[in-house]
Amino acid sequence: MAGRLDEARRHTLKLVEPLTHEQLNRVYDPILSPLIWDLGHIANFEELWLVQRIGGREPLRGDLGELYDAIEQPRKIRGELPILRADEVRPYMDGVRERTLEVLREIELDPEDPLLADGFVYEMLLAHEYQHNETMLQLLQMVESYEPVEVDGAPAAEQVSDGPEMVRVEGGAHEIGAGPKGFAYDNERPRHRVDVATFLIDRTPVTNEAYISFIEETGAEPPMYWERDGEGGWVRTAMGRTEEVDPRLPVIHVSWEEADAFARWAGKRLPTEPEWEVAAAGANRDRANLDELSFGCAPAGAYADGCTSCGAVQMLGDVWEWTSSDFTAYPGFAAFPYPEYSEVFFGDTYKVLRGGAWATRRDVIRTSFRNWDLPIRRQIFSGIRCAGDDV
Ligand code: AVJ
Ligand code: FE
Repeated sequence: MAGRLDEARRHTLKLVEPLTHEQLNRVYDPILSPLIWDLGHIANFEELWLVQRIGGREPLRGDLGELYDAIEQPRKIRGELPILRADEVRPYMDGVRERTLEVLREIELDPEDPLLADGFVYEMLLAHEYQHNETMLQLLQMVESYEPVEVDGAPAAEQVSDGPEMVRVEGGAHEIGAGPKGFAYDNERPRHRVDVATFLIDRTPVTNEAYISFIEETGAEPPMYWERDGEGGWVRTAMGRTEEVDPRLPVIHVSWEEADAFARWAGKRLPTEPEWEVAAAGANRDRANLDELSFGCAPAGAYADGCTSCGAVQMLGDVWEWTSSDFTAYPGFAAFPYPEYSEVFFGDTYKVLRGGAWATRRDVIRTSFRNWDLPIRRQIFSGIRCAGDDV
């Protein structure tokens, strides 16, 4: 566990290593926290759950809990809070980590305590840091001339497979959600039965090429970060680099509204959450564009050897896929370990995304994992895979 905690932290620090203090502190967009807030929040979450709750110790600085409370402090004001700044945040992160390792050495993983059984609280801590890495990457898209410390170029070179536009998924009684064993978030539980009618699902994510046809024909807005190149084509600027839009790549940074409009334009619809998870059965996350270091998508149709039982490709990795479903509780849901992770977001305000993106760490994604956001949001690494009825 100490090794995994260390790996997670090295990865976080690697992402921010090229940045100046000014870039760390800067508010690039009111819908995203400054990176310096994410760093302090990652450490504060660790202090709260491991050092204080499990280790029974006092916090290093009692006033920090409130500043790093994601519910108390909306993103748009995080830049103005008296949070730890560039030279204070690293000593805090290191100080908390030292005490976390102390607690880890002391503690017995009591199987009777749901927080400790199978190391739940440690898995939650890792998943939390991984998820904040992805939020940080959303902001890094906006940082001019960001030069990553390490880039994995392999996904771009993956071979593209051929196959039908859509594949068929047999209906009937299926089970979705996470079983009782192992780490999963409360919103993935309990595993339960769903009845789905036979349906069709796109074999690959929707490409930039298809999305260009949609915007040219309907006048819809281009995805976030796109601009006209002046000659009728499109360019995309991320991390300060402007490149021609590659027609073969999955479209990314589109809102739910746009995804839904695209699907209807294509004579299709978005999949429901149960449909998505049934179609994803058998996906191999080790053969997927995940783990953040590709800094972009693999071409649609790549990783065919990681395909699902129904033959769908890239259901894990590359782009989060919008579903038609609202983020709601599964039947028998119980908030654990705190209602602010999932429960406070249940309702008809948020839409569910599935499958993870290139910017998602591999160890946090699984076919039952549920992500959610507002239907107008595009700063997330969101794309589209359409479904259809079997006629
Ligand atoms: C699951 C991505 C919606 O960023 O609000 C991070 C993850 N929860 N810290 C978010 C999360 C607490 C969450 N999302
Ligand atoms: Fe958080």
